[in-house]
Amino acid sequence: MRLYGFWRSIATYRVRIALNLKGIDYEEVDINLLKGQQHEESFGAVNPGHAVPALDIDGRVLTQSLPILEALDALYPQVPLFPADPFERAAAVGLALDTIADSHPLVVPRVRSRLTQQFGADEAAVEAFCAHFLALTNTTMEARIAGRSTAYAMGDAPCVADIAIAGHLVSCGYYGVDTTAWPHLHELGERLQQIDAFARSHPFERRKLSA
Ligand SMILES: N[C@@H](CCC(=O)N[C@@H](CS)C(=O)NCC(=O)O)C(=O)O
Repeated sequence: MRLYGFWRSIATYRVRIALNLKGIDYEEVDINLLKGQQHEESFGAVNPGHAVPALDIDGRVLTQSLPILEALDALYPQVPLFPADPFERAAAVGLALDTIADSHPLVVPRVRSRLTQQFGADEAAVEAFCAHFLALTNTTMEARIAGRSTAYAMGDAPCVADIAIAGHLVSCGYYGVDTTAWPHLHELGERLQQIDAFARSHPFERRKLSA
């Protein structure tokens, strides 16, 4: 199994966590987003969307982190990532989409560079833009999890929602959003980093292995 990713990529981090939670062997191929390698034609042949992650399973390439997690769960049911109850599953995926669909797409390189190139935003303005939307998601997530008494977002084992939250919190770190203002979310993030599969997959751990 080959994961096209990048150490800093939040979407790749989600897939890395899932692979490590399930104990699946894989190799990671770096597509260096800081050098613009996602735009290269050779990578376009892997993912015409020119974004990571892409997961090659026996020559079949999957893209978009959420359906990749769904496919991994179906192919490798050990350590389930999605709650069995349909309502809990919908709530878990909904929580995951608060970041995957709503705020993360606003902070990716293609949006940040468009803000600079088309609208003349300087680095500080781009960072403030990203921090604004990440903070909105913090407020949404805090409200969703505050009433729960479970160890993780949806229950006593981490699921897709926790994977998405872990990535979102790393993103907050990139843009200087102090998450202590959202205490349940912040504490959940700390708890998740105590799980080996989350800690081992962390962008800063992966960076140590990148060229
Ligand atoms: N919705 C996609 C997000 C994919 C995505 O935008 N990945 C970022 C890195 S986290 C990327 O490769 N961006 C390239 C760019 O914006 O040029 C997913 O969840 O997999």
